[in-house]
Amino acid sequence: MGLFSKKKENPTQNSNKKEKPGLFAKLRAGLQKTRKKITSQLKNLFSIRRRVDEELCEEIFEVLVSTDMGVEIAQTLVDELQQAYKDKEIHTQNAEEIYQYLKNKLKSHLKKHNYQIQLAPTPPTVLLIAGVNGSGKTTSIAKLANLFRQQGKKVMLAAGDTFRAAAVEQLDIWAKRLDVDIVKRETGADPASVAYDALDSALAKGHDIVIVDTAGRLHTQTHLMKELEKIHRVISKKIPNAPHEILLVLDATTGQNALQQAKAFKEAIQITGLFLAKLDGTAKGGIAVAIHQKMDVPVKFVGLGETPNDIEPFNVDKFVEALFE
Ligand SMILES: Nc1nc2c(ncn2[C@@H]2O[C@H](COP(=O)(O)OP(=O)(O)O)[C@@H](O)[C@H]2O)c(=O)[nH]1
Ligand SMILES: [Mg+2]
Repeated sequence: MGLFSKKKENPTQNSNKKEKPGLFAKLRAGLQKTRKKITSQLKNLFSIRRRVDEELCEEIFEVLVSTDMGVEIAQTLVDELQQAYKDKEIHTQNAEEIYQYLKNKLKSHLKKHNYQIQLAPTPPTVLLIAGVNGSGKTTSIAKLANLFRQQGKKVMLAAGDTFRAAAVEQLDIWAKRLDVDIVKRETGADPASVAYDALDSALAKGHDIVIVDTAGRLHTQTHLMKELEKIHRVISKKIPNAPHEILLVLDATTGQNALQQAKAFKEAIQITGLFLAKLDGTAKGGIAVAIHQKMDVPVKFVGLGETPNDIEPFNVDKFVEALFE
């Protein structure tokens, strides 16, 4: 429902034949670094090698692994490619044919999760946002708020990162810019009670969406997880079945480290989805594939820049299409 529409591409950029304009131009633009890396290196290989042999497969493997997609999936893909060549499913080392083959295989290997955000049957829908400092949490909240607002929904933010004064201020600035409501308290206030007040207010004023920010760092990891649990408990007491989504924000530029963080958070709280931020800043966008393979949690959104418009709901097919030329 219009999720992939909006924001037209700069027409001068469209004159470049290779940059296909269209529905997921933003995703393609964001994944440009990763795609360039894959396609330029593969093209080089294909121009030197005449056959799909062991050596070519090894080199394709290296290229795929260099995007951080994970060794297992990269190995599976090249094994399948080699077999397809033996079986004469693939006849040449024609780049287009091989890209197409790899794309189709990769799509079929990625599990089809439910990427849709879960909305409450009766508003408000509550989204709890977690993630370490600097991962892009506050910016991602602004993007979500903007997305929902554009859909005509009434949005409330809860400034639950009360650990740092700057965090509350930053969210407050976004709320003003996006013209959405916010509930905030002084630094050091109990974040669970901020969330409670936000829900109270949202119920009274008829908000459709409440997005709760949380701290990314406390005295210890145990403190942090305890606090998240408490916020969760208070929210679900106030509104049964809430929070409807617990989104963990990960910084895609941190590669394998993001995967480690996801595992740590997942042990403590029931993450329902991931928001993979900063996909535009990395040539290792394959990390989204690795996360899909290794975690039983879907990437629900990707962040593709620093403005509130730089967000895309995740979709395996579109993602894989944007990965190869
Ligand atoms: N390029 C890019 N930068 C981002 C993205 N998301 C966040 N950032 C930047 O990352 C930095 C940290 O973001 P912030 O939202 O403050 O992180 P928080 O500490 O987790 O709340 C800021 O400079 C953001 O502008 C993204 O998708 N792409
Ligand atoms: Mg923040």
